[in-house]
Amino acid sequence: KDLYDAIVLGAGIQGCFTAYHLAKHGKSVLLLEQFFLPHSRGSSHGQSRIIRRAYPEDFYTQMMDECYQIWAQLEHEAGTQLHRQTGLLLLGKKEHPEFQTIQATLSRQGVEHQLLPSEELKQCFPNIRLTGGEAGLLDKSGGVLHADKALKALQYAVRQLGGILHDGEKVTEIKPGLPVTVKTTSRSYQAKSVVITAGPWTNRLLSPLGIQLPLQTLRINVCYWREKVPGSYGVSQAFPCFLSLGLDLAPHHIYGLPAGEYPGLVKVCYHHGNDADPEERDCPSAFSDNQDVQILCRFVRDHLPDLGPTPAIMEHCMYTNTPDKHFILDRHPKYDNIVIGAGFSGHGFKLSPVVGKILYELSMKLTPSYDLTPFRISRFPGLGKAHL
Ligand code: PYC
Repeated sequence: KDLYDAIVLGAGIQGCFTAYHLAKHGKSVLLLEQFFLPHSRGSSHGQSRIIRRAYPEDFYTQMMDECYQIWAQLEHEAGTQLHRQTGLLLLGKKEHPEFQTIQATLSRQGVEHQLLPSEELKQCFPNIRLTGGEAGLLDKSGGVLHADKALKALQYAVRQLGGILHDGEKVTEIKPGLPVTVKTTSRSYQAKSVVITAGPWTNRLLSPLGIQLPLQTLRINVCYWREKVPGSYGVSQAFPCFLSLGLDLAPHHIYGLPAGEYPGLVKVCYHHGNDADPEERDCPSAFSDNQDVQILCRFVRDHLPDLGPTPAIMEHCMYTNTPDKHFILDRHPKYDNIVIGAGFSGHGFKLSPVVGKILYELSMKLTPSYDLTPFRISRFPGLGKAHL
């Protein structure tokens, strides 16, 4: 019977990058995915994601340096473009604490950026309407990641590196120990370590292992809006990705990406949704509350006047949020050869190259390349080592 160095559970972007780093370092790795690939049930599907260095926290901005390098390396290996630089425009009042924190972080970290006071913002982006003296902060390194394409390229790279990827195999049991045994709907495998990157299914896998993480699983409406004049918010017009800091008193961010993936359609979404079990994401009951869409309709009416008034297309995706929106990158408190990567809180795709590296390091008991204090399980009350 084969003994793998590591089995990775979940072939979304985080699991795939973990397997990629393992395989690159000559480790034998099995990547298991419960659904047949490709699929749209989790958090890694869809045409696009934002990539940016603009973060309030220094540690994410620092990680992004290496992420850009690894994304470029994957592009090179795959021989295809996975990223388009458009800039990322932060929109908000200059006095907004998050606006100021992000500006300070970018300055401290030496990231090229430009403050655009209202008048300049209007000149640069005349089809963004300002309603109350908003300013802009342009992170020039920001842009669009071609998500589906990237995931496919990465899965191909994992296989090219000798990794084994089995899809359509759902895990039915994880038996801790050395080795760890993983049973699936098809068969049983053994490994020196297991990495759980199962997105909204994480707690389902962890429950029999005696731990439940504080994860909120949300169904997100991914909304596309039709341009009244085709091209006005397009990549070819140098329209950037944007992140708006609650301009309309919405408690969560609103973000957008220029038209590119679907001709004439601009993605504008709310960074929040409704609580949903991933198994019931598409049940009619999950559609009942559309507060997010109402917030977006107001935002589009007030700030993006050259878009139609209601979404033209809606796709769906899951977010798995932690209470502080920071990731969980840690070992199981009781079983140190079971590693957990979870809670990517809707902003993890761009950071997956480094997340995968950290999960590889944890699974191989190497010293992590980054300070993992913000990502530890023990930051949540009652979930440290002492509690199991
Ligand atoms: O983190 O940049 C981001 C993001 C955009 C949309 C969702 N997350």
